[in-house]
Amino acid sequence: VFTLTVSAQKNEQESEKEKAKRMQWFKDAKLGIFIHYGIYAVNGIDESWSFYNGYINYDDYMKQLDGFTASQFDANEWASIIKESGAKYSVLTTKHHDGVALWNSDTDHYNTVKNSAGQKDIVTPFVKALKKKDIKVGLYYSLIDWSYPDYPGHLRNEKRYAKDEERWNRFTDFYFTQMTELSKRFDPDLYWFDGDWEHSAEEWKSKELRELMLKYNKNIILNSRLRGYGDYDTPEQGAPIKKPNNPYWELCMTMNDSWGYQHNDHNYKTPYQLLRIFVDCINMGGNLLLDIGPKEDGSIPQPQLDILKEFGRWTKKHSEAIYETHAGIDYKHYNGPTAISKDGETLYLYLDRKPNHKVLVNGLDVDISSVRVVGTDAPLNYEFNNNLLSIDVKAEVCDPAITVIAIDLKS
Ligand code: FHN
Repeated sequence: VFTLTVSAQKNEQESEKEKAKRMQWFKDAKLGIFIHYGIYAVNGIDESWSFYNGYINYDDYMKQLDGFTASQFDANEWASIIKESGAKYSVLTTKHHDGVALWNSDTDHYNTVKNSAGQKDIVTPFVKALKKKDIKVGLYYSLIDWSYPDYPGHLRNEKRYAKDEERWNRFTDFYFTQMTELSKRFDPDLYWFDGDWEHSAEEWKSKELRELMLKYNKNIILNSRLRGYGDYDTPEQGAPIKKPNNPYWELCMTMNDSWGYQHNDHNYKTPYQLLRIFVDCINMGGNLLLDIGPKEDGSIPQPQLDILKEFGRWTKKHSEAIYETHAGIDYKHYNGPTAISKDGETLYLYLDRKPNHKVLVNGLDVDISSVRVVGTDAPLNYEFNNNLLSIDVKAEVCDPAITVIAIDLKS
């Protein structure tokens, strides 16, 4: 049996075993869909950063509220598309750094219901639709709020780190209120914080926030962008992918070069490239959180739909080699990504290209019962001598993207 040691992070409140239990669905999920949806889709420009970096002035940026209709937004359709892709969870930007909430917040601040042309609440139907389809609900929330008057240095050329305790406390009260609303109204499975770099854990009151979120849902999962008070790491795209030390992690990644919808960005990775990255995450025991950026009207751009469709085809065919698997074996045994089934009885090899030679795995000290192609169950001819496994993989049994070979052990 291939064994694997998963050591959970130490946590004062709960044992490693309890944490492992709370994190189980996340660990097993492997694929999530990230959604950057907001008023920035109206002009098709960078989410929040476009005014922060001076590409557009703040007032013009906020004028996008007048163009944000969400007229084609259909949460059930989104949920179906997400489900079909094979994703087990989805994370929606309920509020990006621009401060515009996508739900009808009672706080005195921008939201799409009170302030946008379409007057739509996006979060309520989104959460409902996901829950109906048994997809775990993740809510992204930006700690930074470059629109909130009490957020230091938001727009008034004040010093960004200027200390003013009274104002800061007003801001943290405000953001705790919004977080409480999200918990009470939506009871999500996961929170995805962002923007923690502007302040310390103490300033964000991360510890108190964590406690508050756990009070509303003792099974809630928090990402790591809370300055040390999260459960799992969220490295951002970049090559090569570096496996974090935390056993719980997810790589977040764009399909093109933008998180939100940008009409000028046609620089899409191919489905094959994205699947290859997905497989790298699986190999390292992590998840992929693949991002889409819907248009202002709520429709998902065609190239993004095409990618999700190909993910759906591939994940459906290879589900046994994806969900609930553990990280694979060392590259010194097999020169490519691998994964191990939950029961430790099957080793999966992901084949990058149609091989023009035998597939070799060395140093396997096990008894093999069969070698087959996942999704077809075509048995493969192999030789296994002196711990060296040599598999004959004919082109006709290969998947158009990534082929998966299962090596079943004798139990
Ligand atoms: O600034 C944001 C960015 O716009 C985007 O939301 C990404 C997604 O991970 N997070 C921030 C940068 O780390």
